[in-house]
Amino acid sequence: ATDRLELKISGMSCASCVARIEKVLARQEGVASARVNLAAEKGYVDYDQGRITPEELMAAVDSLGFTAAPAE
Ligand code: 9UX
Repeated sequence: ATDRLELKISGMSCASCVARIEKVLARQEGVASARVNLAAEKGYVDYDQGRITPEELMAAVDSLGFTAAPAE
């Protein structure tokens, strides 16, 4: 089933950060779409729960040097 993950993403400073994060998320297995909002420090990922977990998606963001957490 497809679910939407909403993330709080810390450490972004410019539009290139946004593009880097959207790219790494979009290429993960099971991700249908990924959008990042710099001003809001948020990420929105539509993904297949059977193919990838929220923890793996957050780890992909963290691997770029940012910090991702579930949004409140
Ligand atoms: Mo912008 Mo982000 O120069 O890691 S790409 S700060």
